[in-house]
Amino acid sequence: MSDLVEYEKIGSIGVITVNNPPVNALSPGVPEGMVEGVEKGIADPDVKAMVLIGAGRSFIAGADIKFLGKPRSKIASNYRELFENSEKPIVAAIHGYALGGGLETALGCHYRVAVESAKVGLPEVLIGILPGGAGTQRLPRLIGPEAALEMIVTGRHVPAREAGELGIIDEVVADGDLKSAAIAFAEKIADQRPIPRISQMNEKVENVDSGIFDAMRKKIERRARNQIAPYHCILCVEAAVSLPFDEGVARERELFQELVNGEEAKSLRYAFFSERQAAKIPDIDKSIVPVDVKLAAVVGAGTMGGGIAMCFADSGIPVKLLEISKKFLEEGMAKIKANYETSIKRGSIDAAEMDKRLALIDPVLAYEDIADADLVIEAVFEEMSVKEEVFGKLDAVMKPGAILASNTSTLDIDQIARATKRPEAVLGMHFLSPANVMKLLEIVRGENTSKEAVVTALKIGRRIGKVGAVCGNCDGFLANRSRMPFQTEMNILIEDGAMPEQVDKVMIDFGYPMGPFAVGDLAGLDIGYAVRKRRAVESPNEFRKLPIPDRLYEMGRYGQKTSGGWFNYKPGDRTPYPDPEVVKVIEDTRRKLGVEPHDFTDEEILQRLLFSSINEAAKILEEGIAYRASDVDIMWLYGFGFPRYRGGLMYWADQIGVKKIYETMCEWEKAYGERWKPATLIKELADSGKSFADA
Ligand code: T1G
Repeated sequence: MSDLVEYEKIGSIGVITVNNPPVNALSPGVPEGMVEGVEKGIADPDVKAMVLIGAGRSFIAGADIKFLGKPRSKIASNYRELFENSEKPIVAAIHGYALGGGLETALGCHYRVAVESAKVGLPEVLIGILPGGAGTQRLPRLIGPEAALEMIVTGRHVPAREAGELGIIDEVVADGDLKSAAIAFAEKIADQRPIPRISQMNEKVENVDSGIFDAMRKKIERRARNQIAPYHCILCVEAAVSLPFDEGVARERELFQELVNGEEAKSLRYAFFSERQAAKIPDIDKSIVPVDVKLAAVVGAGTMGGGIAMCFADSGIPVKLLEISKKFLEEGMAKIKANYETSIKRGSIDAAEMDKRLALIDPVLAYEDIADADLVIEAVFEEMSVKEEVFGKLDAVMKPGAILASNTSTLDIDQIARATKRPEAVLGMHFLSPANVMKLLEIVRGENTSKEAVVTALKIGRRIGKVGAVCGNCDGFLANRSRMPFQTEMNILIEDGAMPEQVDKVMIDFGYPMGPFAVGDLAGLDIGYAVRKRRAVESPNEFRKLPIPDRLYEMGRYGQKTSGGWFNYKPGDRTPYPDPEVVKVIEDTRRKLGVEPHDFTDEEILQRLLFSSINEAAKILEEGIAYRASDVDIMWLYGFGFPRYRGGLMYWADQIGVKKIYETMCEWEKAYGERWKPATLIKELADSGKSFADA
């Protein structure tokens, strides 16, 4: 037996235990070990049935993604058929996760038992492939093509109870001793015949209304734009209802092979591992113990503060919400309640859940009331003097060991820390708006921030469902600083001849959910205006006036909040419509600037926008503000809606090649000026033939 899989006999039941930490992935040796175990059970005359179970925290979480696209052993390809053809029933005992190849393994077994807290799913589409272990052929036979289609195309995790109702799980047992429950179940069914074999269950895949496939294609059109894996998933389920099992499996394998080494799959695998890599901090090892956050606190009940408080409540963590005035506090609580009521209308939670979450948010009016919180996050007005005052008060009241975080999006964390006598406890925890929706958590490490504080922010970030990435302290930190040139360049393009709707179309076709000008209208042109005002004072030499958005602001065109900004909006309709008044402002400004407008190709628009940020990200990397290029990608994927199937800003840059980017920027530097001077790192990588991933 490989040491990845153990076999033991308990009574008349053969128990095969997969032990491949951390998630029992089907790494090489695991299929082989399982087969050895099953063969032992089959060969032993005293064994009447078998149980397949995972050691540690989970059943099998799927194929080992690190080995995807690499040759597989013959056993790894057909062990599920071997299980299914066994003359002794095999029960899959599921806790934690049974995902991808893990669930497919369970579907190759004859019965499935799961604990209440387990989750099952076929998430392969999320990494740009499809269930390649006959899951697209067995699941429709077990639960019907419609339910199977929904699970396979969304890749979602299905809780055990729901999986039981669907027919995936035969028995849901209470969280606890799964092994005993599974052995008892195995003894109960050991002599039952015929042994249920899913590949032979055909009634659910006969006479199927083929309209469900086109309906699904229509349904995913927007979300699956530019992608092929979701559509290949649909083709596989279509094969399940139109071909015999073995031919369907062959079709699935064919479609799988078309995806596994394609750009989409490689980019999504990169994103999967980058997200986990972001939690690895070079100078912090596992010996650093995070603060256990049992009680959180938020200072400021505005849009951000309220959203942050919701993040804790949504994850079952009690949180105090502090405001200075009863009026603001009540307004803040009312906004939170309204947000939950919207979720109820959308069906994502019910009234009982809303009440449960609201009960976890304790509105308070005095600093003393939050003194015993383990973590406090300040989310007050984006003004340094206000933040310094708040941190002075926090320093005076918070218990020793508490973490003092600021949600500031750009202000100097070290200056904020100097307002306290415990700078080691201070760091940035920058949420993107709306805080209860956007998954990015930018963790800003000050010069004195302790390792415990960083690890605490990373851990609590995961607990509240965020994806954390750590960066150093500078104006704009990693996310906004790398984003700024994009914001400037999009305006320069308009001055030079492009129109907002053309730029937005280029970025939507690239894969963004919204165009950058429409995003500007959503965020509000007043926000950008205020940042430019501050920058004009603080760093006049780097600052570049943007006359067109300034003019729109002065005209009172703030965006959706004033039913017009870059575009016009009809009441209750978020569709952006070009506005002749804006065209006039653009043309007048070009005349005043003496600019001869010229046409841009879509590719030049895309490259001008993204290369400008790639250049800034390169500077951020060479200054050591970011640990690695993939952390920039995490910020862009989770903060700015960069299309995940393109991996991320720096991954995309590496696909183009640093050398090509360098040469393009050198030409632009001659044509458009100093702002296109390539970062030193870009020149170095171009000269050495290296990539941003190498950096
Ligand atoms: N392969 C390799 N490593 C994996 C892995 C996997 N499938 N899943 C997790 N890891 C690593 C992860 O990189 C991290 O490593 C550690 O385990 C803990 O993960 C034939 C071909 C299971 C829900 O897509 O969704 O099956 O950073 O931090 O938050 O049809 O991991 O510690 O070094 O995410 O508790 C299909 C992917 C594969 C599941 C647990 N399966 N994994 O979440 O822990 S394709 C998946 C997850 C397939 C078949 C096809 C999550 C999780 P490190 P973690 P977690």
